[in-house]
Amino acid sequence: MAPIRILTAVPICDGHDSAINTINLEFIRHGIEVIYLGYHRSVSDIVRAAIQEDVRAIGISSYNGGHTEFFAAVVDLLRKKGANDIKVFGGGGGTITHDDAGIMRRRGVDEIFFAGTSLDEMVRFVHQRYGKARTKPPRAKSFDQELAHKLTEIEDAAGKRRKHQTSKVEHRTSNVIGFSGPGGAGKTTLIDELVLRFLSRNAKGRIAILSHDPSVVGEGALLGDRATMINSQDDRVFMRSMATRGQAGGLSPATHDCLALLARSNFDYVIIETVGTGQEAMPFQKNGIVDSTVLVMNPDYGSRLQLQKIVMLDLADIVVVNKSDLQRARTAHTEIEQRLEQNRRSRGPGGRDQQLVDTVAKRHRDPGVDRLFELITNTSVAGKRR
Ligand code: B12
Ligand SMILES: Nc1nc2c(ncn2[C@@H]2O[C@H](COP(=O)(O)OP(=O)(O)OP(=O)(O)O)[C@@H](O)[C@H]2O)c(=O)[nH]1
Ligand SMILES: [Mg+2]
Repeated sequence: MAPIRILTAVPICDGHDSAINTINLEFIRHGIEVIYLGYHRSVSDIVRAAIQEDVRAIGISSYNGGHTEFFAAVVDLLRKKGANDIKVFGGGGGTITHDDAGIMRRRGVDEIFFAGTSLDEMVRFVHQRYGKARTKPPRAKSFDQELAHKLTEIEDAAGKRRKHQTSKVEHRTSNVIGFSGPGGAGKTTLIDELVLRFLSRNAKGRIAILSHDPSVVGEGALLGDRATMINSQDDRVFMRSMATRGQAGGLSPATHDCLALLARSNFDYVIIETVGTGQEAMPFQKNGIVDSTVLVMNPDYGSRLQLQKIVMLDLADIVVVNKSDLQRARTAHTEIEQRLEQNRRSRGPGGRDQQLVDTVAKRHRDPGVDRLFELITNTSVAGKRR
């Protein structure tokens, strides 16, 4: 059976994330896929994420007071959006009294856990309450909800047949851009900055993000990219987090079909982020849907010798040296530029001109990210296969 997917978050004005970090880890060790939204999150951000991720339940950890109102507001907004199949539970140590918990249950919260409850007990609750095969979800009330349900169907079906790449990519309507690169290079931070530029440049357009994180032993996964995304918490962004569910190489058995669906769903851009990859990875090769690929490098890759081994350096349309604020970035730029020059020469005249861009994704208004945005939105790069 497909793993249980839940979303966890900490409410707005609350920075107490230590409890939820412990609980997340315990959940993933017991086969649960946890999409972690981070702390200081609003009701609408939580509900939007839960609907797009099509989770079974939302687990909220609340320590700063206001829990009766906050939990109830989440339940009410889910109902308003026609998503009352998504349940709400949580805890907040001693800050939530038994009386408060009574009120919260009456307002639609499934369960509140108090100080002293063992982690085992909470894991058991999630498996028992949310682990049964899903009854048919209610009729979708919105485009995003319908899309989210379809993505779940695809993901669950891919798990059953253990085989993928079935759907044809016909009638595609979006530019698809693939982001890959080693773990922690800054892929998610960079994508979030690009989304910010897209949203301000384009008053009506929509963007989709398909983001991957690895499944761990026990087949749970911590899907944490949303926690890094700030600008992407927006109604014009549809984001879906996927676990690799046992597949090596940076993507999941369902990626191809999910991407095919997103590519024909009228988004202006579909961005796909792989798991942090190794030297041998070429995640987009067999895919056939990705229009252009961006390899995000960390300046600390080792020496020139390591550069010779990174397969994606031959394949990417754009190579980014992110974290250009770090000391080794200049050397990295020179070494990678030489490597790309070799590619150009070996391909001869008319060969592909791979671009190299230096960025500091964690800095707002970074000129390098501006340049990357221009390169990506330039139709000659992004739309070259259409
Ligand atoms: C650790 C801690 C901090 C750390 C937070 C570190 C971090 N990154 O999380 C630091 C030092 C930063 C901190 C800061 C503050 N804190 Co503080 N903090 C605590 C403390 C000591 C422990 C909370 C904790 O993580 N417990 C560990 C968890 C695992 O156990 P538990 O709480 O018993 O939870 C159980 C269940 O409820 C359940 N659970 C919890 N969440 C969830 C979620 C889900 C989905 C599920 C299923 C279950 C579940 O899991 C546990 C099972 O046994 C509590 C006091 C206390 N003893 O509760 C105060 C406490 C929460 N803090 C408090 C305060 C006031 C603050 C500050 C405002 C202090 C200040 N003046 O600066 C700041 C504000 C921080 C912010 N930005 O929001 C008050 C809150 C008062 C209130 N609302 O009633 C408390 C109660 C202390 C007190 N007695 O005054 N704090
Ligand atoms: N110094 C520096 N740090 C950065 C920069 N961009 C991102 N970071 C930090 O690098 C860390 C990893 O960033 P992410 O965006 O999560 O990296 P990622 O490549 O998506 O990571 P995975 O998805 O886990 O592979 C975070 O702490 C970021 O704040 C940058 O330009 N400079
Ligand atoms: Mg990431």
